[in-house]
Amino acid sequence: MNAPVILASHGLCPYVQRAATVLAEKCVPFERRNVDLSNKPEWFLNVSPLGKAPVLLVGNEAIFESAVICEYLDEVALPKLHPADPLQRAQHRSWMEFGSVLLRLIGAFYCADTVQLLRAKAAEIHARFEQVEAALGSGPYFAGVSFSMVDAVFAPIFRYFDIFDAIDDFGFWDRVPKVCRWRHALVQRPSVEAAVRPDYPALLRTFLRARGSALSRHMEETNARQIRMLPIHQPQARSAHT
Ligand SMILES: N[C@@H](CCC(=O)N[C@@H](CS)C(=O)NCC(=O)O)C(=O)O
Repeated sequence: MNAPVILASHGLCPYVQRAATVLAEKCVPFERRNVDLSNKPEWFLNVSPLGKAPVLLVGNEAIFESAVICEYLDEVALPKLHPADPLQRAQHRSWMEFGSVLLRLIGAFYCADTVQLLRAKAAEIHARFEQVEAALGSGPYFAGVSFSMVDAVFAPIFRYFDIFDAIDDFGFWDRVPKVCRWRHALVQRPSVEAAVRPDYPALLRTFLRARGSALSRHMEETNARQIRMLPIHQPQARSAHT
């Protein structure tokens, strides 16, 4: 790729992370241009017909929709992240789509306005993870030892759970050992780590707290409980001559 590459981004967007991971896997240099999605600038609306991030700008041309961006990158830059066999490639695309369904479910989980709905969405996510468990082989990645496009799609999914797990045990990881192993392998991948800024966990916590959802309230309660459990500060004993 000779033309300059710009990724119109947002700090929390999992779809942006897919594209950033694929760019990094392929060692394509790119500039990240963050967009305020609550106040979309004119230049962004001109290149994003759906008004969504990510958009990949290649020279003067724009590509939107993360899956399409990833497919394009796989056609123009090495190493290939899709399998060579057409049937396997199609199956990988199916699992990419499954990843998008999981992302929508995660959104429903953190926006749930009652505890009952929150728990129901957690159970649905767990059921999806059980389906993923059945599709996984010996790892460490989705298709074995090689990192593939499906890995780039699931890494941003798993990233949410670093925060969710710190809030409570929602039972996401019960009886899914292969999914757990896959999640931990992805965390260690440099392209995955580089897909977000170092302040991503703090940004996500702020975002989740501001939702006004059952999870937001649960975060406040957990926080208050942790503060109550902190050891009470004992003033140091004064020395004899003070
Ligand atoms: N199907 C799209 C989804 C992208 C998407 O939903 N992006 C969100 C941020 S994570 C967005 O830009 N939302 C702004 C809006 O919908 O106005 C893709 O895969 O690129």
